[in-house]
Amino acid sequence: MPKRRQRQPLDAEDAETLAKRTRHNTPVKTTAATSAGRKNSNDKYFTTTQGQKLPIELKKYWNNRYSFFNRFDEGIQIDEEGWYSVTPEVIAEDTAQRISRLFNRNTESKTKKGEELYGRFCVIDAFCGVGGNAIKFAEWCEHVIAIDIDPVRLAMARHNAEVYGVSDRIEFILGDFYELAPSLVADVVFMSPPWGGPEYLGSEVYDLKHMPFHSGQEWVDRARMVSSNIAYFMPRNCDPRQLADLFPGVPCDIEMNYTGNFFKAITAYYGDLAMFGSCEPRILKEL
Ligand code: MGP
Ligand code: SAH
Repeated sequence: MPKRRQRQPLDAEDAETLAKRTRHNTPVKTTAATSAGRKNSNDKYFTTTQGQKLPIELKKYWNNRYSFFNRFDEGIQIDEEGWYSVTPEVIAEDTAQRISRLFNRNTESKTKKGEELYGRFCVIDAFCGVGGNAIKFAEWCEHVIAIDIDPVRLAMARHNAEVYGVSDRIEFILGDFYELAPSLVADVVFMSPPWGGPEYLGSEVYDLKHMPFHSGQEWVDRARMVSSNIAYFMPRNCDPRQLADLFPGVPCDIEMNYTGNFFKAITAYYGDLAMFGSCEPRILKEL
C-alpha cells in the first residue's frame, strides 16, 4: 500500500486559482462553441508517451494531464471518456474541502486514522469515472462510496486511488446510480454525470432536459432519495437559475469552477452544503 501523502500548502499558481473562484446568482453568459473545424476523430490519432493511442481531439486533455492528476507519472490510468470527463484536480480538491467544512466544524466530528484526522461522514461519488473526485474526497473524509456503470473506468479509479494512497477509504461499486440510489445511505451525494461528450458546448445554454440517459432533474430526484446535501458538477453553459430550480425549497449555491484563468464548469450545491463552507479560507496545499 503506498504511503499516504501529507497535506501540504498549495503553490502560488494554485493559490491564485483558488482565489479566483467566485460564486454568483446570475446566469452564465458564454459564447457558443461549435464542433465545426474539429478534426475527424476516426482517422486522426496520436500516441502518448505511455504508448496509448488516442484521437487527436483528446490531445488538449493529454497536454493538461498534470492538471487532472499531479501524480500522473506514477502510473495514473485514463481511458478515452475519462480524458474528457475527469475533473481537474484543483477543482476536485476545492469541492472536497467545501464539503468537508460542513462536517468538520469541530474536532468531535473528526476521526483519527494513522497520523491524520478525517471527517466522520460519508460521500457518494455517483459517477466516479477514473476517480478524479473520489480520490480528493477520500483525502478529506472517512468513507467514500464510488459508483460507476463502466467496469474498466471503475478499475482505473481503484488503481488511481491506490497511486494516491487512499483506496482503503473508498468502497467501489459497479452499477447504475439510478437503480442503486434508493438503497444507498450517505451524508452527501456528489454527481458528475455524462454531459454528452465534448459537444456539450454546441448550444449556448446546456439543455438539462436532454442529457444522456436521464435528465438533469431525474438525477437530482434520485440523489434526493439519499440526502438533500447534493453537489452537482455541471457544464459551464448551464443556466444557474435552472440548476437552482431542480431542488425547490432548499438553498442552492452556484459555484463557478476555474483552473487558472479558465472557466471550466459549474458546481451547484444544495441543502446545507449551500449554506456552509463557501466563505471560510481554503487550506492551501500543493497538488
Ligand atoms: P471541455 O470543455 O471539454 O474542456 O471540458 P476545456 O479544457 O474547457 O476545453 P475548451 O476547448 O472547451 O476550452 C471542461 C471540463 O469539464 C473537463 O475538464 C471535465 O472536467 C468536465 N467535463 C467535460 N465533459 C464533456 C464532461 C462530461 O461529460 N461529464 C463530466 N462529469 N465532466 C465533463
Ligand atoms: N468525476 C469523474 C468523471 C465522471 S464522467 C472523474 O473525475 O473522473 C461520468 C461517468 O459516469 C463515466 O465514467 C460513466 O461511465 C459514468 N456513468 C454513466 N452512467 C452512469 C450511471 N447510470 N451510473 C453510474 N455511473 C454512470
